[in-house]
Amino acid sequence: MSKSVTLIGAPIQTGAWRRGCLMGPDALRTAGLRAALAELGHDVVDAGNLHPVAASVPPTHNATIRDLDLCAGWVRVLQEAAAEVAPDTIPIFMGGDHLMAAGTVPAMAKRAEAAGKPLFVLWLDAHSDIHDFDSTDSGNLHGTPVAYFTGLSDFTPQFPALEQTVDPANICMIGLRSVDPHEKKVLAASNIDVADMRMIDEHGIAAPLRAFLERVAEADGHLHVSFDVDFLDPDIAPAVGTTVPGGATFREAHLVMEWLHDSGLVTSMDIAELNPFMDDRGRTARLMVDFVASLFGKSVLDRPTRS
Ligand code: HAR
Ligand code: MN
Ligand code: MN
Ligand code: MN
Repeated sequence: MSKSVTLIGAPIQTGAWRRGCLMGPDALRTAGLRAALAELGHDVVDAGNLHPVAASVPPTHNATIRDLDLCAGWVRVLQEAAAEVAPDTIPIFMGGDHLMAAGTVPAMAKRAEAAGKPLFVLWLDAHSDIHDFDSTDSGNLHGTPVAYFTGLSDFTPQFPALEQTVDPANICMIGLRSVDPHEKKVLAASNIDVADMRMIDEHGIAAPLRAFLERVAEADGHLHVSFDVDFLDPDIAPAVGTTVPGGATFREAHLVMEWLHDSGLVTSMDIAELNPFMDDRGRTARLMVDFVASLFGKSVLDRPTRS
């Protein structure tokens, strides 16, 4: 089925310690994201890149936080831009570091609410990104978006107050293998559905995904996929700032994309943490284009889908 897709570049890099994510959107363009989706029959518009506007916000108690003004400006810009996306369009937010999700997810939660539906979030990542201004040891705000958009921690007045938060019970994290002590406590106390790498090794990647997609379908929800490139094993996807060994294989990630397509449930997506400066002849960007194409219907065999 042909879909309306809008590509939105979010070249934010101040949430990460290592610079280079600002080249992410252009690397995805260079690797042919638009053409790959158009070839599948989708109606694709590239809306270009958003631009950062530094906000002047009061400092937090934690002096280690890096580039707070620029990060806060980006969160605002992203929330505003994402709120403009038409209801029947699937936006693909091309990051940019993962702080981007502090902008995209709240806007998608509002959009779902306006349609009378709950928002579900599939978080594909090595990390849980559930720190807050007080708990972060690194000071890198890409480690915080989940605590913000769930409302589990208060990020005001530096980040905008949220009209719509995401229910932690509607989040599924797959691929975790680097979780800080504070984050472990938060996850344990929350009802976020977590499939870490051990669980994937023991039960396969299809089991937790199947259970989650069934819940989304039952609730007739919107589904936002936040794909952090470091979800993948660094052997196949070296272009990230924070490599963690033991990630998802090509086959595991490919299966996730095919299941997502077959579900027909995905309403929006982030591609986060692609750092082209770390890449090897564009192979990570090309791989991501391939995965996104699979999510949008590129298949090995033409067989009927479930929807
Ligand atoms: N937990 C670590 C920190 O807070 C690393 C988290 C950020 N890294 C990412 N995000 N790539 O997924 O600094
Ligand atoms: Mn992340
Ligand atoms: Mn990560
Ligand atoms: Mn910590």
